[in-house]
Amino acid sequence: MTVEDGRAVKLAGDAVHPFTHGGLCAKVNHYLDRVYGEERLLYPMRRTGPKGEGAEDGGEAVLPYSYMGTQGLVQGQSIDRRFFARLGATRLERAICASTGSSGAAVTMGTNQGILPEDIAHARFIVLWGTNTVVTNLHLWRFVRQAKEAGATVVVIDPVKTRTAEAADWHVRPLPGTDAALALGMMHVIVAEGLHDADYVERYTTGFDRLCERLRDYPPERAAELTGLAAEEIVRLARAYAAGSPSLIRTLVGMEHRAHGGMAFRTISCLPALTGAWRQRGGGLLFLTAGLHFEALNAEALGMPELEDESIRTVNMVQVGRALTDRTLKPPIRALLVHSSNPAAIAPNQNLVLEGLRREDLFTVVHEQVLTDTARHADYVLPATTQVEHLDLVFSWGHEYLTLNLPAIEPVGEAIPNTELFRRLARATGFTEAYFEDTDLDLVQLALASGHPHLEGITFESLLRDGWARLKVPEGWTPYAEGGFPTPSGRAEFYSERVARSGEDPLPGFEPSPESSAGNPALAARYPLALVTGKSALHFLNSSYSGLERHRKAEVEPKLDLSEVDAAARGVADGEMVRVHNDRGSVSVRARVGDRVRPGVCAMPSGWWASLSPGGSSANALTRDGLADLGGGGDFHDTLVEVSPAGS
Ligand SMILES: Nc1nc2c(c(=O)[nH]1)N[C@H]1C(S)=C(S)[C@@H](COP(=O)(O)OP(=O)(O)OC[C@H]3O[C@@H](n4cnc5c(=O)[nH]c(N)nc54)[C@H](O)[C@@H]3O)O[C@H]1N2
Ligand SMILES: Nc1nc2c(c(=O)[nH]1)N[C@H]1C(S)=C(S)[C@@H](COP(=O)(O)OP(=O)(O)OC[C@H]3O[C@@H](n4cnc5c(=O)[nH]c(N)nc54)[C@H](O)[C@@H]3O)O[C@H]1N2
Ligand SMILES: [Mo]
Repeated sequence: MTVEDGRAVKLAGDAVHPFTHGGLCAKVNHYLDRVYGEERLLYPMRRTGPKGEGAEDGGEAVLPYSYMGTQGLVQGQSIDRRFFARLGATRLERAICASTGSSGAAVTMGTNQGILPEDIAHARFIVLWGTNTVVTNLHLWRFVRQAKEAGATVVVIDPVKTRTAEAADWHVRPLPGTDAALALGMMHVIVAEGLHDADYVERYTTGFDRLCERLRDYPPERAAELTGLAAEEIVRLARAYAAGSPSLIRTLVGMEHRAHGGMAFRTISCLPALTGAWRQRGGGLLFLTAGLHFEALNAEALGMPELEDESIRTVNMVQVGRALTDRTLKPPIRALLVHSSNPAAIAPNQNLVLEGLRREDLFTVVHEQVLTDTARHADYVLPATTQVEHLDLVFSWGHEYLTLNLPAIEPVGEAIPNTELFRRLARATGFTEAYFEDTDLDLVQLALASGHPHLEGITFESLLRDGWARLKVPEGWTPYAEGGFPTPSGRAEFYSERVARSGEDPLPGFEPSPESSAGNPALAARYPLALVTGKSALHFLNSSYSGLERHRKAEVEPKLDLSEVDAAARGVADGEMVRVHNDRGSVSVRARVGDRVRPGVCAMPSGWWASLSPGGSSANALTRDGLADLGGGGDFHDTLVEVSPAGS
């Protein structure tokens, strides 16, 4: 950051950073717009209308709501957690992202930890499975390109023809929610043709015989029927994947936001164990790196989970709409304190969330940088600092570099960091515990003082000098080349005793989505199109930055991708406004007719604020708010809709 006379004037990446090479993404390239833009909240604001009274039911009537708005550890999960635990507030289950995928992968692998992201450059057969790398993880694309230049084949498995699918060698386009069936079909072919690594299976896995029994149910013809792919394509994919040397599956969260999302991850995680892809550098599975950071850092010293009373109820953040509107809750939610999240835009079943936020007897406080749709419903809006104004230690979901975030300028206006808000609240509430006195610097030091080998030589001083540090994970790390999976058996588990004991299916399997023609034919007769609402907006980070004019102009407007067949059947022409609707809501968008989706599927971007969208509703007005099978994530991609010409 270049600062002149106390004002930040220029933002640049660090050209010597090994992962980013100084490249900034479209989202944060103009971060100073956010710092100084006219949308920025500078002073506290109090509602002047009639809404909002105090609570009488004790701590449990208070619901905290926060997520990943601030990307760091100190501002994201420290004094706030201590405060709400001390208060005895209702506990929030923060499972909207990566929790389901992680839990699914952990059934097979014992962990969600795969290989290091840079090592994708060593892979020669790369499957980007349910992830839109070019849009959501541009820094990784550089390493994918390196692999491509060295001769790698890149396959994208996604029901939508994303920018990433366009840049790949091969786009496999299954029906949404059918990936487990595809993986089972692939495994059927691999085993039937003897393409698996029998030695790896023998030494480092368990349950192979039972898996083979299950695979009998998934010959390519059946997998083809379930996935809507040609049997021939499944066979070809299975052979190419097994032959890849090394073969890598890169996945993120696209597949997990489904009722059977956990099972999809569990099933896909079997593939590299079956083929022994883990043996080679660049082979195996690549998912999140957050686990490496959380293992290394002493995050618990910051959040102090030991203060929490585990008998107090939890509310899942995915179902905040239900919690706010449930009149049978005892005590009801009477106060809501939101920071670092925008539930009015990012939580599913938006109309229910808004109904809750509109409650006159709900006292809502929102700590924000800009006046989001959530903040618009608050009784008090308190201005929050941006990353340029506060201290933090920033972990990463996508690489193994830890970053020290120093404040470059004084807080703008009366903005305060999250930590300071909760220190002041603690004081005002009369909490006198010493742990409310920790400064941000204390918190950084606490997090670094874990003694974990991955932090060897990494100190506050070294971070101050260098800005960032690579966690001391071995170069060329092949975590499971010789087994060592952290499962109960120490092996990759095709068959899970633990799951068997819980009464669930001990083997990987496939079940149709509850909102699909196979899962609910009656509903599908009314709403025949499967709607995918992914993060296709390059300039937004979830709903962040969609409040900034520059970013919004760059995205122009949300569009609904529709196939020619479905458009013709509904009398919809390319570029025409349409109404996308189901029993939960209705969204007005412009249709983009073409081959980006197959018949029966449509797609539109998430992230747009409803208040800035045509018709005043955005994608989440349509989405389901059920929970996934594992990990407590949402099932918002299991959504059926109908599309009608506008005005009809
Ligand atoms: N530009 C931009 N970048 C971002 C974000 C952003 O909002 N904008 N958000 C950040 C966050 S919080 C996250 S978690 C990551 C997420 O990064 P990704 O997981 O890559 O992004 P998503 O859009 O959630 O999902 C990826 C793809 O999954 C596909 N998909 C949906 N259902 C299925 C299915 O049943 N099967 C298969 N095979 N594919 C399916 C969608 O069509 C989508 O293209 O991105 C991060 N990066
Ligand atoms: N339909 C659909 N819904 C989705 C998804 C999808 O793909 N489709 N993706 C899901 C996923 S993967 C995720 S991670 C969630 C994301 O959900 P959220 O984490 O809620 O994402 P954002 O919309 O980025 O909201 C973060 C807010 O925090 C504010 N903020 C930033 N820094 C600070 C700070 O330091 N202090 C305070 N107080 N506020 C700050 C920002 O201004 C912004 O308004 O959305 C989920 N919802
Ligand atoms: Mo996410």
